[in-house]
Amino acid sequence: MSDEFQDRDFSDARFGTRAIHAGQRPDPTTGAIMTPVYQTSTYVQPELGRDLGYEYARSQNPTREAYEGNVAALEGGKHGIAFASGLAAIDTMTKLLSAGDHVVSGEGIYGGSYRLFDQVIRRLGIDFTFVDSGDPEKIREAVRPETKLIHLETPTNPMMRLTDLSAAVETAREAGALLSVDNTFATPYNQRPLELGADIVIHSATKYINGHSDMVGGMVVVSDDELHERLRFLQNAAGAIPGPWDCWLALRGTKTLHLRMEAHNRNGQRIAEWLEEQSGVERVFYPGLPSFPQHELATRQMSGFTGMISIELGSKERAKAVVEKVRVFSLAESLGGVESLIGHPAMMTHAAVPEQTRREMGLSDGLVRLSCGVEDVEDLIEDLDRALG
Ligand code: P1T
Repeated sequence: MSDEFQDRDFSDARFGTRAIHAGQRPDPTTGAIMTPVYQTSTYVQPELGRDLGYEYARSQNPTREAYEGNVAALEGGKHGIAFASGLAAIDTMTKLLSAGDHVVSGEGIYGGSYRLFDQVIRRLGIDFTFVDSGDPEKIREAVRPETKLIHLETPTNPMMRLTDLSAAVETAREAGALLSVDNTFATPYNQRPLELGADIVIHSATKYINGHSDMVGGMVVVSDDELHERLRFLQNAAGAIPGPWDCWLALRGTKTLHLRMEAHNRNGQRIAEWLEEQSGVERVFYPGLPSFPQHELATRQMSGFTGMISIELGSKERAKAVVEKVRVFSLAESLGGVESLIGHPAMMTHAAVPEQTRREMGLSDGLVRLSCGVEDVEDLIEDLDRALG
């Protein structure tokens, strides 16, 4: 690459400046300010045994590198490793393990992550214990001599249960295990697990990272160089990479992450407070509410509480009526886009979790999940008011 545009160092810059600049530099051939979509499968080598740092697009791609560097900077980490989906990121991370190893996983995780662990990775001789990660003692008790990984989501999808990250870091260190935190719900704008001592951060970049519901992707962020090398090897060896267009879309998305999250946080808080006043809503699960059982922990390790809210409506019939009556919210899987979505976790995102486990987590048939977008909040409240009435 040309010497003229050296990487600028944004490590000391604030979040919004990093969101816009980190990982990127003007294109060396034209000076294009936006990282081009390097839509190529291979790179020409000037002579045998010498390349320009790029050999084959599964191994390296400049668009992907810019996106990886950007998300790494937002998480306060050193290295980003991009994948074709959030599940591909989690799947590749588990390839750090070998048969005979044991994983302690939060039971309150995305249904697809649960299914991957329980129905796919377990078959390969890796054992899992699923625990309520909201209780630090439960994590500690589940650790065995062969535990190599502790994996959790905080807040969990969809119950919004939090894990005390400092306590989990301590447990992982004592166990000699890696701690991976799926930060999809919180986003690095609101919570940065690596800064609290976690080893690995995971994202379904499909959600807030991209923010516009127009691609599927995953990201792993780490700070340790040796762990990065192992994951980079696995990214290339197993090959679940994202295409350059999807990297470009996500990179465009992260430029406004700070602006979007301010709006998501604001709408989420306002809507959660309004929902709490509604007689037809039995419970509101939102870490930003003072009535939320783990609110104190939420204010300690998060700086905002996102647009994700779950509500208990008491029965499947009532949940069905509400998700079908909304007009501004759309009934769909996924979350974290600028547009508001509504879903029924038991029949949609968490259908793969055994009914008994769902029940133990409090994930009932009356539970409805909201992903509050960045529309005008009055329109969202009017929409919910109509649907609940
Ligand atoms: O869908 P994919 O990009 O593969 O990401 C999987 C995933 C991982 N982690 C969390 C916390 C997630 O929420 C998801 C995907 N979740 C949904 C599709 C959903 O509607 O909850």
